Amino acid sequence: TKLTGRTLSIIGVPMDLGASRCGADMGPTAIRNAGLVSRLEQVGHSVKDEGDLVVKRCSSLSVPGTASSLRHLDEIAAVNERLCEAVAKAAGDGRLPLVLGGDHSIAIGTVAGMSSRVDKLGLIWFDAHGDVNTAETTPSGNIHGMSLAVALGCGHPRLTGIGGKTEKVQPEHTVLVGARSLDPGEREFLKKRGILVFTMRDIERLGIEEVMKRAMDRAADGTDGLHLSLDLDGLDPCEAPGVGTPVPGGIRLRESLLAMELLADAGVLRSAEFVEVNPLLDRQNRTALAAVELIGALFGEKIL
Ligand code: B3U
Ligand code: MN
Ligand code: MN
Repeated sequence: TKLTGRTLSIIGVPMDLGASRCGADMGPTAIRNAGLVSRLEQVGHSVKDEGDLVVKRCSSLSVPGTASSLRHLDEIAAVNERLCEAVAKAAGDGRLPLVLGGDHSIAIGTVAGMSSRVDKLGLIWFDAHGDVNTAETTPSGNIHGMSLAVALGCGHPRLTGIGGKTEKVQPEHTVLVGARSLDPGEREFLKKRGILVFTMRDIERLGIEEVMKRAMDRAADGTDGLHLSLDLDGLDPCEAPGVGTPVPGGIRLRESLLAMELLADAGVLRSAEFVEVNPLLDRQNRTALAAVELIGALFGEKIL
């Protein structure tokens, strides 16, 4: 799977029901406005922009009162069903799905769609957080903090049941990069399943190149390629301020760009998503601009 001259399917998912703050629903628009399509075409890809899925407005939904440990479950499940189908269709037709978020709950549908097309899917989850909470461990009730657990087969059956098999990815083919904010239940979850986690401390000590080599060893070797799920809050908030839950001390943009270039060079990418861009929190649109820089590098842009 060489990353030149591919046809990419862009699928926007204006979702913010999985987060506590509004505004991530404008992420796909912000990323497109930062020049996404022309950047990809300049590298020699052809781009099919499939537009945005329809997501109900937050204000039109009644928020369940006490039983809110999975807030907006119905609508999030419904959107992810449709996303799963759109992703599976694109991949089945030989296009590479590039999903734009939206909060990170949409990874549930993307990973489900890809796992229906790829026998053994590897997964790199680039994030300040673990996103491995369940209804039992969540401190917030926000489904965007549960999507990796769901991909691994743990969570509400309405979510794990999307797209056929329950376990979309195996823990031994799953890697977390950039972690620096994990809840107690998440630490336990990750340890119990032996998931490889590169914290900021690891990135600082090993360097991002070595971290990505080791991450690809896990996620790409012995699989049929990998999905990159990139939460912009993995980056340092000084360079990607427009995210709902910024955590200081993150991955710098230049390190992230190298990470994308290494993924591009390895030729193992089957799909990608860029999530949690919230333009309401970022008047200069720097976060979407950072996303476009990263996508350019991921899809083969070369400086020289
Ligand atoms: N772990 C917390 C916070 C969080 C997760 N993902 C984001 N924030 N973006 C939670 O709510 O599960
Ligand atoms: Mn996330
Ligand atoms: Mn995050």
